[in-house]
Amino acid sequence: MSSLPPRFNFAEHLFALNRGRAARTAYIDDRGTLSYGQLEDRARRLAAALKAVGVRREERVLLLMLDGSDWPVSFLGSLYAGVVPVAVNTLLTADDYAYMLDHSRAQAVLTSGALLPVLQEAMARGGHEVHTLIVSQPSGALPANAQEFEAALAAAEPQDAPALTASDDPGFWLYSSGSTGKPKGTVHTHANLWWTAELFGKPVLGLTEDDVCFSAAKMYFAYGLGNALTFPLSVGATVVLMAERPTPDATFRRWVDHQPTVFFGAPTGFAGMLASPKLPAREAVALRMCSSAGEALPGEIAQRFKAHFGCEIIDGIGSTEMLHVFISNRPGDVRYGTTGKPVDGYEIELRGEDGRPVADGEVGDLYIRGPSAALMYWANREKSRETFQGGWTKSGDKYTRDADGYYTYAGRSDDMLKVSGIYVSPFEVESTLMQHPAVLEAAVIGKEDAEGLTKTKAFVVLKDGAAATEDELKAFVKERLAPYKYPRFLEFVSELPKTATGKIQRFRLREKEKQ
Ligand code: 3SK
Repeated sequence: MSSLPPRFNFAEHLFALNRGRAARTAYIDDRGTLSYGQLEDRARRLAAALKAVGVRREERVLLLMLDGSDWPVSFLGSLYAGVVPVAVNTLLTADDYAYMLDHSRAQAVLTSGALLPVLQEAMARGGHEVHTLIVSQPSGALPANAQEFEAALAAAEPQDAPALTASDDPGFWLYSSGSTGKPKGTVHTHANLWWTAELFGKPVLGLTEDDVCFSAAKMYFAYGLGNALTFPLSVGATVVLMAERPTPDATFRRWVDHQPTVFFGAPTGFAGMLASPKLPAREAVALRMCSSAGEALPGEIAQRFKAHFGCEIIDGIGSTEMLHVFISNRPGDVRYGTTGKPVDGYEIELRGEDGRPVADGEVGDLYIRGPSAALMYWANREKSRETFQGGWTKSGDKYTRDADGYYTYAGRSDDMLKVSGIYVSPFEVESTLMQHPAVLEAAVIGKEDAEGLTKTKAFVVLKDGAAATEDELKAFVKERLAPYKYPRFLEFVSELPKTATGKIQRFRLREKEKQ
């Protein structure tokens, strides 16, 4: 594997790679198409527009935008300028964004008109340094410090040369959530993007310029960023983007209208599609391969999908910290129910409680060593040290390896839950439930549904004489946290199992659920 020159700008790398295919379509979104030539032109204008409003190299800009072609223009334009985009989940609350603005010290925000109200609510809380908003597709009048995206691009000449970034310079951030505390600003380099394409996108997925890629995971997720930007643009492929939620109907419409050849999803999405009466016929779609990550893919779902569409689902595991997938099945070598084998270029260790590698068949904590690991969590030395240990990154997952070298998921090492591929902290849901006047205490665990997929279940103890319904408490959480975090199941109990020192024994609740 050739390594990178010391000066490396990932945006310029992609633009240079695709200059020979300027007329080819890079993106198809809800509004139309964008060619490779237009992508480069617009991104370089965006770079100039950021400079014009006073954003300087290495400063951060918050990228809070729905999936559409303005997203890659914003991301790559920022990289081109040497500005560091902080790409954030569009489903969060004003409290979450207020924290991220303050923590990242973002100087500007690139956003969608539909997200302006929640962003303004976050900014009204103070503690930020934002001086400029650039708004894509505004729906009404803009605030005084805002520019419309198209107008900002039109007013700028394309920046003539990329910022001379180093391959190890901070390129962008993604926020990663933990079981306790605030989300962690995970700092990735320009080189890390390149590594994920060279180690996974090209050799494992075998993407080519003839592919049309479509990711249900949005680009603010590390998974979606690779699927819909890094990998396809590294081979000159075409990408389908959609702003709306990836419901089965919305996904099927794109499959039929745009004929993607590679679809990237998560197990909950595949299960939902297979259960839908509108599942398209095999002949109506052009899928040659699907990828799954986010949570372990039950073998039965993959088999049913293959039986219907004749197309494999390649299950793998990645992380925000490693940027993309590091253990994966391979096309033509899929062992259903396992996550496959290490991706070449990554070393994997399963360690026991004594910190030493466990034997095959035994459960161990998953550690990864590879070149796409994040530099650190911004301004969080304690968590950085816990996760990035020398060259090794601790994933927080438990795994086993069999004698043939295939890895199988065995749960989380911490209390985090993964629901529909997104991390949910049980503590955050519990403390929100406990803000309800009728709730004395609560405990949240993961519960497998009939398909083998994890959903959240809350056990709630009400205060003496107080009353609340299941729906009321679910709605209470939904209003206060990102909507995907609310408990899908809720049971009222008279008490919670606890240790002698009063700690909730979630494992007892988990055992009870299995009976
Ligand atoms: O959740 C995963 O498995 C994943 C895969 C690729 C990139 C990022 C993540 C979190």
